[in-house]
Amino acid sequence: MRELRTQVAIIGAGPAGLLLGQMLQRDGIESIVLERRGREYVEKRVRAGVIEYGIANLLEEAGAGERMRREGLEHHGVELRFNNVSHRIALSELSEGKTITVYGQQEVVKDLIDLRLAAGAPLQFDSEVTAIEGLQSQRASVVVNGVEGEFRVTCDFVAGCDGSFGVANTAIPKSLLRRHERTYPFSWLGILAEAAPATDELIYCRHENGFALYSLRSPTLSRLYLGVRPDETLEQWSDGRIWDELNTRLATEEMPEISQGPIIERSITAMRSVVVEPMRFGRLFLAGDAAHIVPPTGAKGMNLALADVRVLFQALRAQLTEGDSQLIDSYSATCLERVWRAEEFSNYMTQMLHPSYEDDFENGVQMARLRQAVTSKEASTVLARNYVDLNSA
Ligand code: FAS
Ligand code: PHB
Repeated sequence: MRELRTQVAIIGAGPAGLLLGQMLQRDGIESIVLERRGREYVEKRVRAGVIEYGIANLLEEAGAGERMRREGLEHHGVELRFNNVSHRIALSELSEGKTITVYGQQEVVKDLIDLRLAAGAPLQFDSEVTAIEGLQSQRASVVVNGVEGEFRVTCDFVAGCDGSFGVANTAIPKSLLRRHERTYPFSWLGILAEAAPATDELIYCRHENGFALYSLRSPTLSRLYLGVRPDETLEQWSDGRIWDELNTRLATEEMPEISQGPIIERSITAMRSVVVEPMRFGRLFLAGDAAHIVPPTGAKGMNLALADVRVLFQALRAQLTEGDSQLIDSYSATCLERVWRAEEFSNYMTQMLHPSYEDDFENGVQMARLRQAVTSKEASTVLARNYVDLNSA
C-alpha cells in the first residue's frame, strides 16, 4: 500500500479541520487534510451563520479573516420576539462593545480551502479515512480510500475533525468512551431565499405554533428557520406553507409581513445535544462536531468547533516544537469545561424559544424565563455575553 508521512493527519475539511490545517501550516508544522467528499459539496453546504466576537478575531489572527471582515455583517444586537412583540438584546452595550459577525459557514470553508491550496499544503478531497491505527504506539496511522485507491498516512498525531457521523470517535475504546445525548422533540426547517431581509438584526421568535428565526446572509439573501415536528419532511412544506407560517409566527404591528423570494436551498435538521468524552485517546484528538453537537438556537456549533481548534493547535505546537506534553495532556478537560457551558446555553435558548405541544407547565416555566431575559438587566447581560462571546470566556 502507498504510504505518506506527516506530523498531523487531519480527518475532515469542515471548519475545524481546515482551520487546524491553516494554523499548523503557518507555524511550519506538516499536516494533511483528508476529506471524504468533493470540494464542490463541501463548499456548498449551508449551515451556520453567526461568528462570535472572539472566533472572528481567531480567524483573522489565523490569516483567514480578510473576506469575512469585508463582506461579513457586524451586528450589535439581536431581537427576542414573543406575543407578537419584539425585545432587543443590546449585545454590544451589555458586553463592553463586543459584536457578532453574520457570515455563512460555507464562506469560512471557502476562504480556508483557498488559503490551503494557495499555500500548496496537502488537502485531498474524495478521500475517506476508513481506519485509524497505532494510537497507543510510537506512530499512528490512518488508512484512506482515495481516488487512486487505498493508501496509508503515518503521523505523530491524528486530529478527528470529521463531524458527528465520522470515524474518529469510534476509534476510542468503548470501555473508555462516554456519550451523553439529548434529542429534542422538534427539528428546524431552514431556507435560504433570494429576498432582501426585512430586518437589520437576527430575530428569535417564540410563537404558540412554534419557533421561528429570521437571519440573513447579505442585503439580498435571507436565511430563515421554522421549528417543526421531528417526523415532518420537506415534502410536507410547500413554499406557500413556509412563507405563510413564517409570517404568522414573526408578524408584529411594525412588521406584519416579511419579504419573500425564490427559495434556493432548504433542509430539515434534527435538534440534538451530544457530548463525547474523552476528547483525546493516545495520539487521537477530537475537535468540533466529532466531539459535540449543540442545537443551533444558541449559534454555537461552528464557534465551539473553532474554539476547540484554538486549544488543539496550541497543544500540538507545544508538543511538536518544544516536546512539552502538558497542553495535550489537559486538552480534553480544557475543552470539555467550555463545551458543557455551550451545551447549557444552547439548551437554555432552545427550551425557552420552542413551545412544548404537550406540557403546559413547561410552557409556563419557559415563558417566565423568556420574560426575565428581556426585563432583567442581569439576565439579559448573561444572555448577551454568552451569545456574543461564550467561547472566549
Ligand atoms: P463538519 O461536519 O462541518 O465537517 C466534518 C467533515 O468531515 C465533513 O466535511 C465530512 O464530509 C468529513 N468526514 C466525515 N467522515 C470522514 C471520513 N471518514 N474521512 C474523511 N472525511 C470525513 N451550527 C450553527 O452554529 N448554526 C446553524 O445554523 C447550524 N446549522 C446546521 C445544519 C446542519 C444540517 C448541520 C449538520 C449542522 C449545523 N450546525 C449549525 C452545526 C455546524 O455548523 C457544525 O457545528 C460545524 O459544521 C462543525 O464543524 P466541523 O466540526 O468541522 O464538522
Ligand atoms: C444562521 O444564520 O444560519 C443562524 C443564525 C443563528 C442561529 C442559527 C443559525 O442561532
